[in-house]
Amino acid sequence: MAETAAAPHVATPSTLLPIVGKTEIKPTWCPGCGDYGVVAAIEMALKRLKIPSKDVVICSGIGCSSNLPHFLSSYGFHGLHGRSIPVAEGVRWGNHGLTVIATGGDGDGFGIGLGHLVHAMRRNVKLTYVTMDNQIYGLTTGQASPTTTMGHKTKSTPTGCIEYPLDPIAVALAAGATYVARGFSGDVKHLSDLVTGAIQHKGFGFVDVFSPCVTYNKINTFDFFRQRVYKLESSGHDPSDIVQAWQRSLEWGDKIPIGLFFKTEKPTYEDLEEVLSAGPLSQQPVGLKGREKILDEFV
Ligand SMILES: Cc1ncc(C[n+]2csc(CCOP(=O)(O)OP(=O)(O)O)c2C)c(N)n1
Ligand code: SF4
Ligand SMILES: [Mg+2]
Repeated sequence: MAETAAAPHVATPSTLLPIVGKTEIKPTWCPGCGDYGVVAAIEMALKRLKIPSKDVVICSGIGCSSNLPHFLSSYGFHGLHGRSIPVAEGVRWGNHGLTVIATGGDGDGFGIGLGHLVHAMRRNVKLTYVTMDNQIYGLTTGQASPTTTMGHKTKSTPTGCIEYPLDPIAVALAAGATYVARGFSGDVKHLSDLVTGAIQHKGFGFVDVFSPCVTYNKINTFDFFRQRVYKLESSGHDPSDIVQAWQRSLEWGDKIPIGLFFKTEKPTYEDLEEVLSAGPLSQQPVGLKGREKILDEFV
């Protein structure tokens, strides 16, 4: 096969094509689950950006939250626990014209999948990652997760959780993520603005969402967050300042910030990687480039 540089795939610009909406599959989430707000916010963001269904792929792991791709009329990949990111990277590198969103829970992203997550962040892969952070393992009926608060009595911590919780915002800042935000599923419009920004961002767009599990987490409830959250946008925060972002990430207690913590521009993995920068993998010749030269060297 000829070894020529490929033309990049381009997403269909026509707004006449069907835009992402709900499917006929009704969510199986418990009534009142925070994840309803997240699916509504993602749908709202994709509608606002007028991206046709055929150009969107939503990848997830396993968990209540990871059922999300079934409920939107985009393409979807409901994969393995903690493995949404490698699938999403593969999809995006296969076709640069696609809008690729990875979703999942706090267990999925910050437990078993944490390794994939921090490396995708530091590589600045062009993806959107939305975590439905309910601070519990919902699907497996209420065990402690990496974001469960100290002292919380759960099925796996009957005398109270003795592990310090991981802070997703601080992890993202430390890993070099270029768009770091936190939303609340009780404020769908604000969350949708953050997701829209993440999709538009040229690089890794991370949105951690307080998405209460009304069945297994009786501490971090909608009321808990309603009483505490305040918006960074209305508090003089400068999202281009990493030091301010670090300071805000430390806030937890009576006042908890939501909004855009940090945003910066730097080259993406696709810009820097030799093969990907020539175009999507689906348009590239199969096999080793310059294989005769390599074989000559070793044979
Ligand atoms: C490799 C593997 N380990 C463990 C499980 C069991 N498991 C399924 S979902 C889950 C955790 C779900 O919690 P989270 O990701 O926070 O999602 P939620 O249900 O809270 O939305 C676990 C441990 C699994 N399916 N696969
Ligand atoms: S168990 Fe919790 S996370 Fe799962 S659907 Fe019910 S409320 Fe949502
Ligand atoms: Mg969870």
